[in-house]
Amino acid sequence: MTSVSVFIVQVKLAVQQAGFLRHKRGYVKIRGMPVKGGDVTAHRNDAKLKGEPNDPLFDKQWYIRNTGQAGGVPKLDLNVGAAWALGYTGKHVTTAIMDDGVDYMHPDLHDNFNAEASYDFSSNDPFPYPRYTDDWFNSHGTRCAGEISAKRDNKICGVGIAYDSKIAGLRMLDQPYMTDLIEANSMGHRPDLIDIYSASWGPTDDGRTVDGPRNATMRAIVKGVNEGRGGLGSIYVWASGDGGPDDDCNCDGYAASMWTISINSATNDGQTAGYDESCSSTLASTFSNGKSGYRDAGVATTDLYGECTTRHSGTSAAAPEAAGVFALALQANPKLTWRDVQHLTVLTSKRNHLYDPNGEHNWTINGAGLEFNHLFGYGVLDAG
Ligand SMILES: [Ca+2]
Ligand SMILES: [Ca+2]
Ligand SMILES: [Ca+2]
Repeated sequence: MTSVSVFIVQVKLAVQQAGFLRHKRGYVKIRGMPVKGGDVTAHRNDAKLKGEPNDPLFDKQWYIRNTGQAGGVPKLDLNVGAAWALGYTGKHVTTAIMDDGVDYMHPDLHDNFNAEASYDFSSNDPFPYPRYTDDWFNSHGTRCAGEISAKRDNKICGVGIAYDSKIAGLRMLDQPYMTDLIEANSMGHRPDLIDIYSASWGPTDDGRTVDGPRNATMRAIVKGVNEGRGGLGSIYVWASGDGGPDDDCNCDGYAASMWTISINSATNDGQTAGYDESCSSTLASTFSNGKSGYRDAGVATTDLYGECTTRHSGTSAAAPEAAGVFALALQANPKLTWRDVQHLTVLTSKRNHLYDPNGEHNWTINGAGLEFNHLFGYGVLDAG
């Protein structure tokens, strides 16, 4: 009895972990077969320039270099080539994908997989491999990973925006319910090894849900920005939401947090996508789907089981692109704090050709004299 009572006295707080719902963004049932990674002939651009990546899907990656593919507007892209030309490819930077797992056996990902920084919080083991389902439901994290860190010049799939950076898998979305502790443990995982945390999920996007980080998760985020990266602060990149005009990302406490960088999406011709939400917390935009009616207008990236896809979409596809651009920036200047990365985002993003086809959200000048739009934030991220 004595030892039990001593133990009880030492427990200062016990919190029942209640389950709640968190949804991955941009999941659409996959129609048709995935694109075969080795099918070079189907994707070859015969007019290849010297020094071009030899990866078969590179020419479909209009978010990296938009030449007008799939009905897009040329040069409406992340200007990644300018950063590559300066020698920045994401070396020594690790981005964690907080999602449904990462296919780290994928031939386009395994060389850049950071196993030491990875963990499976859905199953409590060190192997964040996606759980098999026959509808490829758990392809989300693998698709996000390829946008950032797919290997260059290996003739497989495409090229990651930061193709020399490392990817960590934090599997944490694939259990019946989310808990505060799973979120907190994920967002605080190995901040000594992980520089950027990318999240393409959040509260239900139904226009009626107001929700955000609970107690332990909030503490983890605050600890991350104060102590992560040796005190420079962990970078948290967030998909702003797929609820469409009936939802509002200000009601999403993850996207709206001052400690996250919330990213919306645009199509390859500069329009807002139908699922985009508007709010004041969106800092910048990257890209998701292309123009409707074009077969390869989606985001080309790695897919489960060694495959590739050209159909990744949603603000889910947008957040990892931003993480990739930030990985390039952190290689260029590893001393950037979490606040610096926000300043860089605000000061260098471009309006480019972005516009709201519904005419509801126009570009305005804010108090600092910068162009801003509640759909697109400060505009397209510019890696250059
Ligand atoms: Ca596992
Ligand atoms: Ca590749
Ligand atoms: Ca939402």
